[in-house]
Amino acid sequence: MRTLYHHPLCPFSRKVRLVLAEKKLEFEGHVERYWERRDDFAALNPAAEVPVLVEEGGTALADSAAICEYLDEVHREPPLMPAEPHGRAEVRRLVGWFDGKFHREVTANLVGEKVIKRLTTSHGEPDSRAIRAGFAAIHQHLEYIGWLAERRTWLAGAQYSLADVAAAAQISCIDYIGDVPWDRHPNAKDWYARVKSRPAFRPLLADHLPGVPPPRHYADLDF
Ligand SMILES: N[C@@H](CCC(=O)N[C@@H](CS)C(=O)NCC(=O)O)C(=O)O
Repeated sequence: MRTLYHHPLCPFSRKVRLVLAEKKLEFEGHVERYWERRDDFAALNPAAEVPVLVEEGGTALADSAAICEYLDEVHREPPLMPAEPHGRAEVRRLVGWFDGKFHREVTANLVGEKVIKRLTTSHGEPDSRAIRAGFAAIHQHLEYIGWLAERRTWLAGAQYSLADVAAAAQISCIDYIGDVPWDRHPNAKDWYARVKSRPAFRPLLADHLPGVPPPRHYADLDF
């Protein structure tokens, strides 16, 4: 059985969980408190970051973008990358956008400051300036998601892809702490409702971090 080292509020871990579920691949989940920097975990990934996927034969794969593309290449159905190069370039651009820009400007400022700092205790108090910056930045990102989804159906085109997975992974972490201003972004909300209703999303909606309960609407498909 393959093992996924992950953390429920790590968006990069959520990407891999979503891809495994889309492809109906079974795995054992191991919640890694990555801030403790266990030696055995660092031996699997020199960056000491989650997610890490250890395949049945013992091969350890790290970095969510590398893992997701690997899974898509080895397990073809359903495909989460387009068949032609322009389409793949667009998916990779958007995955880079959500893993990089969105995470830096929004997720790290909101989930990182409000929850992860508290879990890790030694990292100090939430920075209210960072939280304000996160709330300020989320609007333009939700507008962009809504704009793309309205024109293309899914973010990178007509097919659900790793771009949708990357965006939904970030947003679902923020939704877990109740900080997504859905009322002001109806197109993004419509897209997220479609993502949320995919069977592969169910395990994420069942997440319940001890001491950090999600708001009621988090698991609600009609939010
Ligand atoms: N590029 C990596 C980023 C992974 C990452 O940043 N993971 C965070 C948790 S969300 C982590 O493990 N950080 C280690 C640390 O803060 O010590 C990926 O896509 O997998």
